[in-house]
Order: sequence, then C-alpha cells, then structure tokens
Amino acid sequence: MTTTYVRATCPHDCPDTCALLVTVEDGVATEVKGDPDHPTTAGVLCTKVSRYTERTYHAERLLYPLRRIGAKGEGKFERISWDEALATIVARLKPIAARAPEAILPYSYCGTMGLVQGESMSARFFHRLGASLLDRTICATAGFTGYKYTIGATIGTDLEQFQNAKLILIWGGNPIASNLHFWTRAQEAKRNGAILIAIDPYRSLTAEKCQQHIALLPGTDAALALGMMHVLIAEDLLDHDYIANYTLGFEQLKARAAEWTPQRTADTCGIGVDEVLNLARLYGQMAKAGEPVAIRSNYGVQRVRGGGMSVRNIACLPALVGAWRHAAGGIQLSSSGSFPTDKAALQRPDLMPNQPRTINMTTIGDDLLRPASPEFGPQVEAVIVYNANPLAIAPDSSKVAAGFAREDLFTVVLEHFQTDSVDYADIVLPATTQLEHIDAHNAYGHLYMMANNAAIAPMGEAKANTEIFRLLAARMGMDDPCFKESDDELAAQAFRKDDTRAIHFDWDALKQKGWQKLNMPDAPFACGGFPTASGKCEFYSAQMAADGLDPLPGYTAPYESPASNPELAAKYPLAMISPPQRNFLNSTFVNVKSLRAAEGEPQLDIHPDDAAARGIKHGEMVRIFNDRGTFVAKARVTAKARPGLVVGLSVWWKKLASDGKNANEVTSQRLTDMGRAPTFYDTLVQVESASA
Ligand SMILES: Nc1nc2c(c(=O)[nH]1)N[C@H]1C(S)=C(S)[C@@H](COP(=O)(O)OP(=O)(O)OC[C@H]3O[C@@H](n4cnc5c(=O)[nH]c(N)nc54)[C@H](O)[C@@H]3O)O[C@H]1N2
Ligand SMILES: Nc1nc2c(c(=O)[nH]1)N[C@H]1C(S)=C(S)[C@@H](COP(=O)(O)OP(=O)(O)OC[C@H]3O[C@@H](n4cnc5c(=O)[nH]c(N)nc54)[C@H](O)[C@@H]3O)O[C@H]1N2
Ligand SMILES: [Mo]
Repeated sequence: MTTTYVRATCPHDCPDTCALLVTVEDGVATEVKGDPDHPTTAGVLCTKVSRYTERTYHAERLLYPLRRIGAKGEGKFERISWDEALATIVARLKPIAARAPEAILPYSYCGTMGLVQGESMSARFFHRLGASLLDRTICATAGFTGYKYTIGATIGTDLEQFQNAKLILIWGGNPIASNLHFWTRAQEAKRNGAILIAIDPYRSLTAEKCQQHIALLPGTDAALALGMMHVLIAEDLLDHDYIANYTLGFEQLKARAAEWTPQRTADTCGIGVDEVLNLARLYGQMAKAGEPVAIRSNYGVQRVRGGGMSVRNIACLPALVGAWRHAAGGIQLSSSGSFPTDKAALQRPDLMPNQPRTINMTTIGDDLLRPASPEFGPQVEAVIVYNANPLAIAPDSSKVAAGFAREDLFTVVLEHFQTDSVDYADIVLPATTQLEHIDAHNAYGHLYMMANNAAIAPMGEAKANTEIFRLLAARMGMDDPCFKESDDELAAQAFRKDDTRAIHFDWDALKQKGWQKLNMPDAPFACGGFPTASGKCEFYSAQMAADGLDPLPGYTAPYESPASNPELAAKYPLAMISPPQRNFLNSTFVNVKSLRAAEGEPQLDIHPDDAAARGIKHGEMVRIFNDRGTFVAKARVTAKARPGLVVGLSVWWKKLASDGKNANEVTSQRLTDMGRAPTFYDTLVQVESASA
C-alpha cells in the first residue's frame, strides 16, 4: 500500500480557511486532519471538515451529467454524456447570446472560496459572453461598505493577536459555531484574565461561555455603539492624541453622539441603562489604562435594514479610545482587504464587450419573475448556477422557487449533490470537490495565502468548475488564449507579486509549503495610515455624503420591528433570526447524515413567555408565518431567545424538512442601508401550534 500526505486547504465559506493534511492510501483519501504547523489551524478542525471524506465519498454524489425528465422542482433526471450535456447548453445559450447576452445570468457564491474554482474561468466566460453581472451581496456587502467608509479597507486586528487582548467584545458573532479558531484564541485570552462580552439578541453557544451577555433587540447595534460614544465622550474616556492625529470629524461626531443618552440608547436597544454605561466604561477605562481592548465584529449585525451603519458605528470605537495602538486592540471584521488578490488577472473584466447590467443575487426571486422593460432590460432566459444553492439560501423563497419553475427559463446547475436548486435544473453537471482539484486561497479571518493540492482523482465523471467553463468556452467559439489556461496557470495569477504584502508569492513554492503569511505590520493602524481618502479614520465621511447617505454615524430602525412598524407587529409580533447551525455551513453538509443527525430537525427557539401566551409546549411542531410564507419547525421553549425573539438555526435543505420549506420562506428581499445586501434578520413573524 502506498500512503501519501497531501497539503490542502478548507474551501468553505468560513473565516478560518484551515490548512489541511489529507492522508491518501492507494488513491483513496482516508483522513483529513488540520495541519499542526499552520499557526491558526494549529492541528484542529471543526466537526464538519474533520468528516470531509464522508462528504466526498457520499453515496449520493453527482457523478454524471444529467438531463431533467420530470417537472421543474420534481428532481427527476436521466444520465447523459458530457458531449450531449455541453452540446445542449451551447445550443440554448448561443442564440440568446447573439440576441440579448444580458438575458444570461451566472448565479454563484462561495460554495468554494477558492480563487480558481470560484471566479476565474467562469468569470472570463461570462464576461466574454456579455452576460449580466451578478452583484454578490448575499453575505457581507452591507458591513463591508460601512467598514470601508470608516477604515478604508477590510483590514483589522490580526487573529494571531487576540489572545493578548484584555477585553474582547464579540459583537454579532457566534465563533464557537462559525469562527472556531478565533474562539480558541479568545479562550486563551480569557485564561490570561481577559473579559469576554457577547453582544447578541440570542444566548448563542458563544454568549453562554462569555462572562457577560448583552441581549439587545436585533438591528439596534448602531444605537448601542452611539450610546457608547456618548458615554466615552461625556466621561472623557478618550485618546485625544489619537483622535487629533488620526481621525476626521470628531467635533461633528461629538454633536451627534450627544443625542444618544444612555436612556435613549437603552430604550432603543431594549436593554438596561446600566448595561450601556458599564459596557462603555469598561471599554473606555481599560483602554485609558493602556490595556488592549479588541472587538470581533461579525455578520450577525449586518443582516438588518441599518446593517451597514451598525458596522460603521462599531468600527469608530477603537479610534476614539486609541485601541489601534496595540496589536491586540482594534477591531476585526474581515481580513480579506489585506490580500493583494489579482482579481483582474483571474477574471479578465477587459473581455466584456460593453458594460452589461448588474442583477442583485439577493433579489433573484423578483428578478427571475420580472418581464423585459426599459429599466430592467431583457427578461432572464438562462441561469447558470455554481458554488451556490439559491433555492435554499436566498430570501423570500417562494418567489425564488416560482422564478426557477418558469417553463421558459433554461437552468444549468454545477453541483456535488442534488440540492434544492438542482431539482429545478434542465441540465446538471457534476463538479469536483476540494480533494479532487487544485486551488489558491486568500482568507477572511487570517493573513495566510493558502494552496490546495488535489489529493485524489475526480470521482465518476466529475469535472472542476474551471474545466467545465473551458469546455463551454471552446464550444462557444471563444478563442482567446486565456480560455486555455490550466488551473496551475490560473493559481499562479492569484496574488499581485508587485505588492509588498505578497512580494515572495510563488505558486510552485506555495503548493509545496501549503501556506505563507502576508507581509503586514502587527498593528496595522497604530500610527494611523488608514486607507481612506483622508488617510484617517473617518467619523465624518464625505464619500457617504456624496453617495446620498448620512455622513455621520446614525441609526435606522429595522424595517420590521414593533418599534418601527407597530401595524405589522400587531399581526406578526415576533422578530425572527435564522443564524447558522454549528454543524452546517450555510446549506452545505445538511445532507451528510452524521452532521444532520447532530442537529436533528428544524427547530425554533422561543421564550417561555411567548410560548405560554400561544399555548405552545416544548417539543411540539409549530407553524412560523407572515405575509410572505409559512414553514414548520419543532419548538424549543428556552430563555436563550429573549422575549419577543424567535430563532430558527439554519440553513436547512428545504426537501429534508417535513414540509419541504425552510426559514427563507418568511425572510424578505428588502435591502440594507448600504451594500445592497439582504435583511435576513429583519423579519417579523407569528408562531402558532401546528396541530391547531
Ligand atoms: N458552522 C458554521 N460556520 C459558519 C457558517 C455556517 O453556516 N455554519 N457560515 C459562514 C458564513 S457564510 C458566515 S457569513 C459567517 C457568519 O457567522 P457569524 O459572523 O457568526 O454571523 P451569524 O452567524 O450570522 O450571526 C452570529 C450571531 O449574531 C446574532 N445576531 C443576529 N442578529 C443580530 C443583531 O441584530 N445584532 C447582534 N449583535 N447580533 C445578532 C445571532 O444570534 C448569532 O448568534 O459564518 C461562517 N461560518
Ligand atoms: N435564512 C438565512 N439565509 C441565509 C443565511 C442565514 O444566516 N440565514 N446566510 C446567508 C449567507 S451569510 C451566505 S454566505 C449564503 C450562502 O449561500 P451559498 O453560497 O449558496 O452557500 P451554500 O448554501 O453552502 O451552497 C453552496 C453550494 O456550492 C456547492 N459547491 C461547493 N464547492 C463547489 C465546487 O467546487 N463546484 C461547484 N459547482 N459547486 C460547489 C455546495 O455543494 C453547495 O451546495 O446564504 C445566506 N442565506
Ligand atoms: Mo456568509
């Protein structure tokens, strides 16, 4: 028997981007472990990825191209050859491309975070075609926009510093589930005497393990940050020197923050005045005493109407108290902006024949149902889905299903498994997994460039995304040499070597070693140097004013909350959030039996008072509904959900739920204040016993 160990990278949409060691015995991957030498992975993987071989060798892997033989959504297919599959696709796309290329829409997200299997050959293909561009907003663009207005780029505190912090605010994140290798460091900080505070409407796995938990109303984080600013300024818990040298607009901010008294803040956030005061004082006093105070701001705060501003306001706090002076102070939202990723080389926007329209992936439900019009342009006639599962993850799911059910729509899905989205495909193409292809990665939670080597041969007739688009490009007659580049040639273009952060980037060397840290200072903004227009942390943003936004930190209430919409709340009084289940990764892994068994079935956490008022008992099936739709789940009566809040951990495959639906049945397509992003956690519902 020959045994080899292959250096790989976890491709999933998670900040941790772990370095993997894959054991391969006679061509079969038998074990996937965390690389003990990689500083942030440190030999530890989450349960999901430690079971990676169970997913790769799953009996239900798609191994051959398929053609639909049943109704759309029914999921009935027959096997066809690659030749027939590609010929069918090209025969459908060619006339559309000749007439109205924007009627073709790619729909993709981060099923793999790989720079090669993500958007490289696929982007070249759609650019050359002149297809509609996809606005990839489904996750993070609200917060990224707010952060960039303030800090300039998504650059922040290095993960490898958090163990040295003395106070960590875990703001809208559940790292035990979604950012495990940060949690390891936060725990180390705690052992070294740090205080951890969770700011989260729900007592998540993480909130349970922090010394303090501030359970504010969803969507009110911007107000809490303003209230903190008020106290920091009123009690002079400021770093005047840092403010004078490295920030812009303090006087205007001071006037704005004056409006946010602790009482107003507490009323808006649904928490106690003492909670506001204590949080601000602890943060300001520890910073003033020279202790490193850090914030880990995650995605939970962004999925509401004012999500962009929430992140912006939180991102102002470290500059006020001078927390950036410490490598272990400051804030991390995402590290993605640290990477000199060469998107233009990978994706070749120069191939576009003109500037096509852009369609927002968040509003795919409405957009597939939209007829041609002068404002919208041509009706969407063909959708090519890869690295995504829109039927499960996009909001207002009944609209999404109605759109994909259109008889005249031609749908192709590249997938590993027969997901909810595959059920609507005309042609299904089997894609390789991370163990079967190569890739280069950046990360959004650490600072390492990463390489993924192929550990095993493709399963069945599966092909890598890149190869599928290479074949389609050839058949569409695209003859530019860039459509012939191999995956290695693509990976070699992943990072700009002229940038000092990646100056030593060499793909062959990276493949050998597996990972390489960016060349970055430990404390990125210790002496200012913010990548904004002014070079300062912008409390006042002229760019925001130019973009038609409030140039100062402000607060916008959710679209759907008892305070902002009492009429709607009279019908639907409960706020619903649907953050990730620990053992799923968005909708990935839901079909892996051992992981699904760990999560049981779709559940809804509801406070005992709200349950009692509705005669709902622990363990009974409930119906969750609003004007957009209905789904069922098993009630878990628990004080983990604050009164007025229900929590349906997600994202379930619809077809694996008893009613064939999931939480996105009730979420809306409304967009955030900035970044054109979804408002998944800005949803009012009513709940009733399903047996009633
Ligand atoms: N295991 C696992 N890990 C994952 C994922 C997964 O599905 N499963 N998904 C990955 C992806 S794509 C992403 S974007 C990240 C997301 O992971 P996180 O950044 O952790 O974000 P969420 O899970 O959306 O929400 C985290 C917490 O925010 C809380 N929250 C909800 N609304 C609000 C609010 O208005 N204010 C505040 N302060 N908190 C609120 C929720 O209760 C939840 O506990 O995780 C990644 N990692
Ligand atoms: N209600 C609710 N909805 C949510 C969220 C929530 O918290 N609540 N979270 C939102 C967030 S943060 C995000 S990021 C989105 C995520 O939405 P998506 O990016 O659509 O993520 P997944 O649901 O994991 O689907 C990814 C699919 O890509 C496939 N895939 C993986 N690798 C490859 C590959 O190499 N080739 C091909 N062809 N396919 C591959 C996987 O098998 C999987 O089915 O969901 C959003 N939806
Ligand atoms: Mo995400």
